[in-house]
Order: sequence, then structure tokens, then C-alpha cells
Amino acid sequence: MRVEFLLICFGLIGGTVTARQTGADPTPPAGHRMPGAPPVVTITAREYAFDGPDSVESGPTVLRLVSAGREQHFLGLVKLSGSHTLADYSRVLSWKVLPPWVIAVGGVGTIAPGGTATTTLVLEPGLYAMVCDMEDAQGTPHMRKGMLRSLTVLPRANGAVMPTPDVKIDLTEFAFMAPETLPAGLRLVEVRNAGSQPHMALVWRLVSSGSASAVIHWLDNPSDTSHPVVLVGGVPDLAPGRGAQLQLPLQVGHYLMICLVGDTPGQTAHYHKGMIKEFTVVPMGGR
Ligand SMILES: [Cu+2]
Repeated sequence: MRVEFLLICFGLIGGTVTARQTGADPTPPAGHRMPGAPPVVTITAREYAFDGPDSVESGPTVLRLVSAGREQHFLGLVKLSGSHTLADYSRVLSWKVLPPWVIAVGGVGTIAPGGTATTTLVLEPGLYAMVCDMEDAQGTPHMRKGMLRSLTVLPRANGAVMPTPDVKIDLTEFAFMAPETLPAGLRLVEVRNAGSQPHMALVWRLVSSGSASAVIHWLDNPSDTSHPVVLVGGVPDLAPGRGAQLQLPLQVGHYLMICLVGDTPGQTAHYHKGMIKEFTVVPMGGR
């Protein structure tokens, strides 16, 4: 069914990505919450733990990931369906193909130390696991060192409604159905897995010399230390039919969206099959 988390991040593990975060915090202003606005749940990643609430109300929720560590982290969110527990999930973490009761519902894509990124998800009641499978210098996945934590989503609803996105992007085998340009500013980008395999949509800003082909070369060759991207955020594994809304602080320049999932059963990375899409951010009102 779905590819193990270990496969999805193979391009990022081992410290190959050392780009820095933009530093912009896309979180909506704190303080009074507008009626119907999704509540913001902050989760802090460090070596090696997630700090955050144990339970939240159900409904549209802004997941804000703050990296307080020295390494890169991400927040993978999986729903443990049926009556399965975190201990059950811990036992299957290393399986090549996860059992069908583990449902990838997104989370927040990889960010650099000191970075922040947010994703809005509709959280259904149930038990979830938060997981980071980036590897430390010795090759041990962070989830085996403590970055595995449960989150209970309560039946009680938070009453929020999903904000209207600026743009909707479908993920398919094997493409991002995305526009060529987006206006600068804080953009709400809704992504939906319209395919039959898990997909992700990580968002990276290209440095001035960067290009999609340079990024592929960098991912595929550990000796390539060019770091052609800045990590902006995005959403990790989404099961078919699942969606998420990204809050992207876009600056004028060149970006790309990429999927690092490995194709089943061949496990060729999806970005080798077309899931790498460059887009240009243009000045507001510009052409
Ligand atoms: Cu994909």
C-alpha cells in the first residue's frame, strides 16, 4: 500500500540537505482568533523529541512546526486507525510497506534548524503518531531516538472552517498539476493527493544558481555539496485522497515542489518520474 517513511526521505537523510530556512514565520498573528479560523497548534522539534500538546479538538487545525534543534526535522503525521496504539506503530515502523491501519495524513515538511513552517489539516477524531525519520550522523532515524509521539484528536470539534486557498494543486502519478507562477506574499496553497500512491509536496526555494536538474543531481549524489535550495516547508506523505493547505511565505524568485516518495514496487523516487515542478514567484500585481 504505502511506502515506508524511511524511503520517502532518502533524499534528505544523512545530512545531505543543509540549506537554511528563509526565517520567515508564516503563522497567522497570535492573539484573538477570528471566528472560524483554525486554531494554531505549535509543535517544537529538537534532538530528539517533539514538544506539544497531547490532545487537540477535531477540525481544521494549523500545525506549526518550530525547529529548536541543531539538525533538520520534519513532522510526519499518521493516523492509527482501528484500535491500534503508538506501541503497535512502533513495532511496524521499519516495515517496508506499512499496514493499512497506518494512514499518512500529512504534517509539516522538513525545515532547517531555527526554521518554522505551517500546514493546515482537517483533523478527524482518533489517535495519531507524530514521527520524524531523518537520520542522525550515525544513521539512526530520529524516531528511534525519541521523535515519536502520540496526538489524540478529540471528538469535540473546534468549530473552525478551512480557509479559502489562493490556489489548488493536485498530486498525481507522476506530476504536480500546478501553475507556473504565483504572486509573492503569504499564499495559501491547497494540495490534494489525486493519485493512487502516497505523495508529498515539499516546497524549496532555489538559490540563484539553482535549477530542477541541479537539485536532482544534488539529491542523487552525496558528493554534490552545492545546496541549491532553501527549505520552505510543504507537506510530507499524504495517502490517496488526502489533502493539506500550505501557508507559504513566498518571495520573488524561483521555487520548486518535489516528491521524494519511492514508487511502489520499483521504489524509483517520484521526482525521477516527473514529480518535480519549478514555479516562479512574481511581484504582487506584476506580470
Ligand atoms: Cu509522489
